[in-house]
Amino acid sequence: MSKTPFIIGIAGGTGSGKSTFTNRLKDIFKDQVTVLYYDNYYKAHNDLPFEERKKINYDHPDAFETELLLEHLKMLKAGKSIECPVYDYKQHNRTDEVTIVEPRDIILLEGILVLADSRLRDQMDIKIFVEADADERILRRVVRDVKERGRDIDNIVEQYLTTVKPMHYLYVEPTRVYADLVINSGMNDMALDVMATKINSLIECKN
Ligand code: UZR
Ligand code: MG
Repeated sequence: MSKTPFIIGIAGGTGSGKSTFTNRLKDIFKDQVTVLYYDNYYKAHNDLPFEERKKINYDHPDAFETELLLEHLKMLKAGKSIECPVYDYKQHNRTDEVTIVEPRDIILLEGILVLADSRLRDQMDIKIFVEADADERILRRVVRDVKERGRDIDNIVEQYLTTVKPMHYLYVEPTRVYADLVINSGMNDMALDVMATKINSLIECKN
């Protein structure tokens, strides 16, 4: 790695396609980029039983251990690798595992609330907000949460109405104003091409 890494924040509502967009960039640049998912920095709740962990408001900025992420960004910027926590949505808890994340020229930082904390925004060189209509987002969320996160329909509806939706309008949506680029869905090939071109030129400048 040469010089300080360039940090790209990728925010957006649940089911907007921000992970899709992030993963498509990762597929293009492979080991030239490091991806950090803010979700891995959800606070650990080892003291609470599953039924209590289920009720936590995971769409509020306080649900994240932002200090640890800031510390890790600082380390990556200093060229050090980090031990990134691994989150388990099925258990609603952080696991005991960690993944070693190496410093790279480009860091993609993805998550619903990555633009909500000014300390994180201050670290970013480019801020992106992935946009999608609420009906499309909830449809994607239902499919994903049933297939990948061990949920049933009743649980998804309850969670969506009590926390996900109100917190989206209170905390996620207002961060769009901080974005340099608002992207219309994660499957936007033109937006991917624009970002890939930008990242390519940044990598070339660094080498
Ligand atoms: P994305 N989430 C859970 O459902 N359980 C957890 O233990 C941790 C997070 C959900 C969270 C948020 N909210 O809407 C979503 N709830 O994961 C963020 N309720 O992930 O951006 O991939 O949808
Ligand atoms: Mg996601």
